[in-house]
Amino acid sequence: MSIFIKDELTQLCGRDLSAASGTEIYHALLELIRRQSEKRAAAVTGRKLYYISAEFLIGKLLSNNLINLGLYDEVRSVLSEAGHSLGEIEEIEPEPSLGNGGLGRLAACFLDSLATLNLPGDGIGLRYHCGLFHQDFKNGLQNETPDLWLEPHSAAQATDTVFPVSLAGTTYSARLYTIPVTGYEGRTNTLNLFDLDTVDTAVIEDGISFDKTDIARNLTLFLYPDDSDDNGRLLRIYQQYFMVSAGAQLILKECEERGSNYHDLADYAAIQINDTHPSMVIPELIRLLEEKGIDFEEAVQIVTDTCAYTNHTILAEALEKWPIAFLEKVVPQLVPVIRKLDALARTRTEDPSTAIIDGQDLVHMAHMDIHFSHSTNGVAALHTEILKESELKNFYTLYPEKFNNKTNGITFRRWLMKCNPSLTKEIEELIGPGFRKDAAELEKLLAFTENEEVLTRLGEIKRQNKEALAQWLKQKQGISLQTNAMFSIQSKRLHEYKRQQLNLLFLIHQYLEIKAGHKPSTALVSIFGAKAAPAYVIAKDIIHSLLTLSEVISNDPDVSPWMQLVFVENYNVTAAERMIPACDLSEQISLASKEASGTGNMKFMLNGALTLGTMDGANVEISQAVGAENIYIFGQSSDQVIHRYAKGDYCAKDWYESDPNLKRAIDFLTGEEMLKYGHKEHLERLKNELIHKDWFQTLPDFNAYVVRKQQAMADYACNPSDWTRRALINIAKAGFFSSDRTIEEYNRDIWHLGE
Ligand code: 26V
Repeated sequence: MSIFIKDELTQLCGRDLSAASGTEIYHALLELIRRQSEKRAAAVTGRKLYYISAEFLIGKLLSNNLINLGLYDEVRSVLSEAGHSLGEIEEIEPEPSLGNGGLGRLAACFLDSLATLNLPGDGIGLRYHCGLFHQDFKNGLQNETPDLWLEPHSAAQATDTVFPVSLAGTTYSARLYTIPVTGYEGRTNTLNLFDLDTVDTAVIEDGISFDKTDIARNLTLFLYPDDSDDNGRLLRIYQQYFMVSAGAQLILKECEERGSNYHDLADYAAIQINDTHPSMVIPELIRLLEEKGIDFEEAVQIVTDTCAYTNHTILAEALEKWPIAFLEKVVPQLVPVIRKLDALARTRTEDPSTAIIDGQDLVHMAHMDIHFSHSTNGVAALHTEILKESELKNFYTLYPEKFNNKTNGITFRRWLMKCNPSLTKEIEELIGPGFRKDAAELEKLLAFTENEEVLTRLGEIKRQNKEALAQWLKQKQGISLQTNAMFSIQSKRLHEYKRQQLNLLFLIHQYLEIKAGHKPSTALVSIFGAKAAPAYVIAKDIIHSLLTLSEVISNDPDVSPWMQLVFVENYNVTAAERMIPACDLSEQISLASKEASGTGNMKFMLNGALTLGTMDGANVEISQAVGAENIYIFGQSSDQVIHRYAKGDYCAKDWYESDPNLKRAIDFLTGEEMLKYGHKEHLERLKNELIHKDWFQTLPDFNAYVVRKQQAMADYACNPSDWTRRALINIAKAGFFSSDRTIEEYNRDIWHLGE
């Protein structure tokens, strides 16, 4: 095999490997992977899944593809014989950051699991020219620049397939690009991404701003263009319709080629609508079926039988509602269909809260999804219960049979095998290779929880992963990490509900305690990774406060031996792969009821971190899996939070005034130490927000958080071996959170693929 790989790579490079440059080898590997993946393309029989999503946060593909194709070790040794390291070649690959956070990363994990389980399932999305913006820090502030990831040689290959899409009366051509998705020892499916040939990066002005009205040149330029003005919101609609119209035409074409007469479309296709960004696929498919001569009532039934919807959030501002006037402008061809769907929905219930078009002429995309698809699912048990009992209660009353839960999962190929090879090797030595395909086998690790030799080795692996992270950060950001410390990590989108500000208040508290002579039980390195949406003012103030506090700490010799605060720039999948294996304490501290699931929580657990978290999202299921003694839970319950919101009597100021520690920490934000390094305007705004608004109830959970975190630090310091034992229990119990299990459930209950 090695000889074959060596020959093929040499031939693809056009020269001896030892003489080839890293870039030449990288291009040769892209081609090698494409050829090998093609060999695993399998015929589709029966129903095929189309997962439509505005985001696919796939991360770098090279190593992952080599692992899944079973070529990783061979390629590595062939390259090393020729004087190259696979690690260096990986550095050359740009990361496709075609997503914002958990929703996009989930889509990528699902594609991996579908292919691994040999299920026919393709993705449909957009080929953005710039992924989520590139973040760096200047003067303590987030600075955004375009993330131009596309190169002439890319995993995404242009095809000759184009579909016409009518936007505001002009017809555009959507070109199909494909990325092969190969499962672990499985089949190859496809990620289909649409783009316009005329998009032009030259329209980018300063930073990430550009003329939002020049649709021919900007349509797929950016993921999530700023939508704080009307032109930005219109552009979102342009993008969404471009994606779903081209996607719907692709689906119809493929099904027809496989023998569908359209009346039986639901026997050929299952369409999963990932949040509301692709919701217009429902009226678009109905419109296209009517064009093919199917009458409206039947078209509605066909589409309902074909489509299913996943809800990923209960935050009202994230549930899309478009003014009908915007749709009239961009997609006038859909508006009559949407009006008919609204009228039809009104024949099923008189409840105005379930209307598609409301009294203010806003079109509720989620409402259209629920009425006209056959399944609505939440993404963790608690989240689904909240949908049924409060957020979507009226829909649940109307359609109880449509609601179901599918707790999220992650692919262990990337989040264990790829990102933590030493832990993977240790696990394989202990329980054999079966866990690679059957994650439930990780439970066999429970046999080793009292084995001191095993625990010592696991402790050593964690130490090495901390060293590796330190080296990477040194090279990337010039920061020297203190590795002989407990590592706590909070990495996720920056949002007030996720409460990075709670962690900030803890760190201030800790700083002041140390200044007062109360030394902690262990040195603590607190690592953050997060991007704030460019127009989200308070999120940016939180980043600024953390960066400023980091300066205060590192410049204070009384405190710096005990504490370090590090903010990793440009948090993305590649950074996550470095950070997660090095973590001791996984911070999952959202306000209970607000985090639909979380998937970072699962990645940290799998890599041997203990969770410090609220009873929110999938933390609830993690705590049930590992048991109360192997997780640090704190804070208000979701019921308490929902109750407090319903009463509407939350007053942050009362909490501020009644807890001296809390008041001291909040006041510190604008004290002289912080003002020495930070900007008054930002620090003051955050302070005022906390005292006068605090929408996500940080203050009531402060005390419990401090107590629980200090308990975790004491446990870590006093009994390292017991800490590792509990980390091992977390790894052993992570099997349930494999996306293979999630996909099997979707298939069993919703898709029925291949049947
Ligand atoms: C948020 C934003 C914020 C910045 C600007 C653009 C934009 C666009 C969409 C959204 C909504 C994101 C919804 C989302 O990512 N939900 C997450 O889904 C995960 C997978 O199910 C889940 O684990 C997380 O709890 C949930 O927040």
